[in-house]
Amino acid sequence: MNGLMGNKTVVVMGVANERSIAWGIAKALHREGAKLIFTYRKERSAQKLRQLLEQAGIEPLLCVSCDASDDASIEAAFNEIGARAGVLHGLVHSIAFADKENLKGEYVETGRDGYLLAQQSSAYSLVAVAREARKWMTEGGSIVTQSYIGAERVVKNYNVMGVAKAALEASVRYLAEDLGKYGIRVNTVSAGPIRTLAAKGVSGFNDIMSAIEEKAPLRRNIDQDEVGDATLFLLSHLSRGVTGEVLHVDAGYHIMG
Ligand code: NDP
Ligand code: KAL
Repeated sequence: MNGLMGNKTVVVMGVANERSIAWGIAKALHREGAKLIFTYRKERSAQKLRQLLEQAGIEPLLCVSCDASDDASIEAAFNEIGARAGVLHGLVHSIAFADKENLKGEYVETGRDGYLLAQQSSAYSLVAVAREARKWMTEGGSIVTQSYIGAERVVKNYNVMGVAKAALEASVRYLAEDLGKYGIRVNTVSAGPIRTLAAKGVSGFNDIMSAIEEKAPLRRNIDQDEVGDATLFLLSHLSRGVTGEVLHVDAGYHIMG
């Protein structure tokens, strides 16, 4: 067995390009010997992914399309994944979406459709994929999702996504209780701000990065590789006693008043 993840198969959802948090995670998992399966939504992400895998010399077990806001698409993807892999040991959920119009101004203005779009793509999607993935986690497993401190506190402009991340973190706890009896753990990483495609063009991002440099105990921002290593820990045997947890990878920012 080679590395921390030797003989383990992990599904990674949410690589859009080389800046994606999910790509930082994939690199860490590959380094430790995991067999990898990827899901994507847009064809553009699929193309990027294939390029990245080739450049990095990673041979995936499978790349399959999966729209995490569509139950039929999730079921079809996990049927194909199960048929190819047989057993799954890990799942990385690195997916969120909200309408840009709901990521500025006042949260009180959020309409029903925008609220539901953020919830179903960013929070319910974890519940739906956990339900499908667990069918193949017959030897136990580990599920890790990505959150942000806007789940716990009010962060300007994060608005509807903060409420979706609060639901995501609560789901992590309820899923941890449900799946614990099967030896499946469920945790989340709460990362500091990272310049990715999703973060592009959203207002206030630069100010938040500067505030972290000033205030965080480590006086710096964090990167995809640091989130990758922390997620690797949560997916590996090293974290076997940890479930239902929110692990902050934010240079310590969350402890500051
Ligand atoms: P990316 O833009 O790189 O990744 C976002 C991913 O979400 C894309 O791959 C996109 O796929 C996917 N996605 C969105 N909606 C759907 C859907 N309905 N079905 C399937 N896939 C979907 O950004 P990040 O890496 O930053 O984001 C990953 C996660 O990290 C998110 O949960 C985000 O909230 C979280 N996070 C990010 C932080 C940051 O500062 N960047 C900080 C803390 C948490 P496609 O483009 O193919 O639709
Ligand atoms: C307080 C912060 C500043 C920014 C406010 C909101 C950020 C929300 C994140 C959310 C995921 C962004 C979107 O959904 C953008 C979407 O409307 C348009 N973009 C896209 O469609 C691109 C092409 C695709 C790849 O994006 C998605 N999502 O699929 C929060 C900052 C400091 C930290 C961040 C960015 C947190 C986070 O959750 O991502």
